[in-house]
Amino acid sequence: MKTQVCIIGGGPSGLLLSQLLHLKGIDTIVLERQSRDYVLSRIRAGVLEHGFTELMREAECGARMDEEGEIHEGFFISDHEDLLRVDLHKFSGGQTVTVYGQTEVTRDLYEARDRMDGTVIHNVEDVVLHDLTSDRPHVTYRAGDETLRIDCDYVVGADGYHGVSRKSIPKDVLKEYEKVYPFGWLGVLSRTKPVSPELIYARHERGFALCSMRSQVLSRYYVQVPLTDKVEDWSDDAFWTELQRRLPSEVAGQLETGPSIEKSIAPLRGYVAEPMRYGNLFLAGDAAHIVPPTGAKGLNSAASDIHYLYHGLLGHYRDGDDSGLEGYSEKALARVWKAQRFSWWMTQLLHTFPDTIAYDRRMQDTELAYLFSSEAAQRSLAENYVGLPF
Ligand code: FAS
Ligand code: PHB
Repeated sequence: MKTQVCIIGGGPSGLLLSQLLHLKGIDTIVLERQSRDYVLSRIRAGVLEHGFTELMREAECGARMDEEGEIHEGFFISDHEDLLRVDLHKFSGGQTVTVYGQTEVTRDLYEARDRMDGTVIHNVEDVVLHDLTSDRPHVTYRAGDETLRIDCDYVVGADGYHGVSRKSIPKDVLKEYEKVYPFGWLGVLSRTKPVSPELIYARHERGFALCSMRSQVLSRYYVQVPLTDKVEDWSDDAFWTELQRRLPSEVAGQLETGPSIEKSIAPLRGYVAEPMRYGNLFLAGDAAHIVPPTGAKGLNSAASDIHYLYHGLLGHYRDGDDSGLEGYSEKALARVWKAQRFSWWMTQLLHTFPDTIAYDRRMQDTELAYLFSSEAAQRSLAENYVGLPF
């Protein structure tokens, strides 16, 4: 098989890039290790920045998001009984965020690919990237007993943290930066009315909690748990009781509980791989970087990678101008690191760190007290939360 751009990974990053390039007549093939049902069974991000929603509209995939997504003009931060509303609309010059689950984003992208006869090949095995530094790279993969080959101009590694693409960059070329947090998030999805019309990020001495949602009848909640915890350690009742203990009493009293329809523990880490280009391989999304979800920057960091890569490839194929591709890694990393910083700051601010010293606990108290008292601090928080410009 031949194509112009071979994309490894059928998650949101790979699908969005494939859709955008297709609309400009640039041919792609997407290789996905899992089945479509498996990909669509994942429960992940819930908050979309303005930049991401714009890209979905540009990809002609924004209709259901615009119809079913909820515009949020602010969110709450609680500190035990204190509750602060961060007015995103006021402090970001009128910007907002959209609450619309990544699962639905991915579903919309798959449906668009189908509508346009896009080539997404599922259940591929043993993907190997070849001749990345030549001008004729190619990809091989196994389908059943058959090994197939795709010749292409470029390979995009959109295959997430555990993918094969980043590992195809020689160790003496790749620089990795990682920070592993000493706790995880236990997440629950339940068909219950959200406790609050806007998200609540809760700081509590027992640990962090987050009240989010997917719609007005589908709630998404998280509590910080030790890394040693297993999902089976947590009954639904134990989860609801712990969540209520970490929320202001006026909020906890209104919590509608119900059976979990999904329950999982995600570890928290910050990770960046540099460079995001090697020869004719470009990394995008979780293949190159991971953030702790506290700042809702995971999926949204992938969006700016896709924006830069889309315009770089368009410049090459339409105008013979390779400046976008040459500058991709440096430009993408500049925004990736700002998302890392914000996610690190929000995580430091709101979580209970085991083995922390008393001085750092007081520093956390003071950081929150300053945020609650300073419009300048809330303006900084707001401009990062709605998304820095691409
Ligand atoms: P993805 O990991 O989504 O997609 C990569 C795709 O590549 C997968 O479908 C995988 O099957 C495929 N693949 C892997 N190896 C392959 C191979 N060798 N060959 C072919 N295909 C291969 N972000 C937030 O903003 N908020 C959150 O609350 C949040 N929660 C998260 C919870 C969990 C458990 C995880 C893992 C992530 C979470 N994230 C969250 C981040 C998440 O939303 C990512 O940022 C987002 O999925 C990035 O999308 P992709 O870059 O497409 O990577
Ligand atoms: C979610 O709804 O899953 C969600 C929202 C905001 C975050 C993290 C997760 O910061």
